[in-house]
Amino acid sequence: MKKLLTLVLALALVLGLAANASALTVAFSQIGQESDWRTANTDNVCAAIEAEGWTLVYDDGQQKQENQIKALRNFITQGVDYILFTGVVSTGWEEVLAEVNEAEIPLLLLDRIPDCADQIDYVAAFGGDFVEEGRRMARWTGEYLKSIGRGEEEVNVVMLEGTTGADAQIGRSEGILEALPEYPNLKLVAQQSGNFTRAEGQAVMESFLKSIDKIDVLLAQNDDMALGAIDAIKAAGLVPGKDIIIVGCDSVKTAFDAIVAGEMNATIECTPLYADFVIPTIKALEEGQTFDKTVIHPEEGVYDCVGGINCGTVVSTLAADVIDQRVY
Ligand code: GZL
Repeated sequence: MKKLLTLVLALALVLGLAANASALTVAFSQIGQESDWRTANTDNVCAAIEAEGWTLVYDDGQQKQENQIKALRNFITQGVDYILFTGVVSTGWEEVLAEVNEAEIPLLLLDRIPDCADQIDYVAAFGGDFVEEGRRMARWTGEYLKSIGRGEEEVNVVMLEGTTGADAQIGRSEGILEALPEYPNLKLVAQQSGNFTRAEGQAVMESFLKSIDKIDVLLAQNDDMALGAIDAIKAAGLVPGKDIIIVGCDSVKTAFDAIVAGEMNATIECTPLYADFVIPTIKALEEGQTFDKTVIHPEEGVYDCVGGINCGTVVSTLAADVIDQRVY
């Protein structure tokens, strides 16, 4: 009899937890729709939340901090169970995230980590290693130039930076500026924000082309700005990928298409597929597990025109399996 009672109680507990988890309301304050990466990140996380049968409360901040602050306060008023947050910039979140903490709503930081992270409570954080991504952009370029016999030639480099004040921009700029001196022939002659968008990347590259006599390399802190710059380079009568070597970041599908077409030379991976981190984490939290405050970096690689990680002989297409596995 006692065993039966224990079994019934255990079953009730499991069913209760399952029922509780299925009734969850998960809110997501997302930056906006500035890039293919962002769209893929939004689609991946939101679809996974709804696939669990949880209620999604989604807000598109349209790349404006004031919109995101308003959304976070609305989530608090609605009394949601979890808040997912990606801040458009790194600063200015102290007050509203303290309000989230006061409301005792578990907070998960996705992609961008606010400067005030060590002053607030959050249950988990997942983000790219932006400094390493910047180093990889610079190092791939230096190695590629050596591989095509231009390791000694002085080349002029321009850089398109992401949204000013975003930790992705700050980190990638730091990584690029740290690694460039490893290749004394690479001379950074201009840098300007293209705000992570294709249109602004094109506009800034047009201005670079008008004001700088000789541009040999473009380092674009995301693929959308690189693709906008390619349009500007073509309009100026130059051949992208050859007259100007182009390295992006994100590894989105449109960048792979440009590499296969020979118009772009490399992109550094920064996966947007966060659902595989977010969903299991929420389930574990529902079962009482806790996590420390370490930011988890998804695995990242370098995809270039030689197929995979190698900086060797240039071929016209990426390895077929790398292209096939692209889902964003
Ligand atoms: C990177 C992410 C950046 C992407 C851009 O993790 O924060 O923001 O590189 C996006 O495409 O706008």
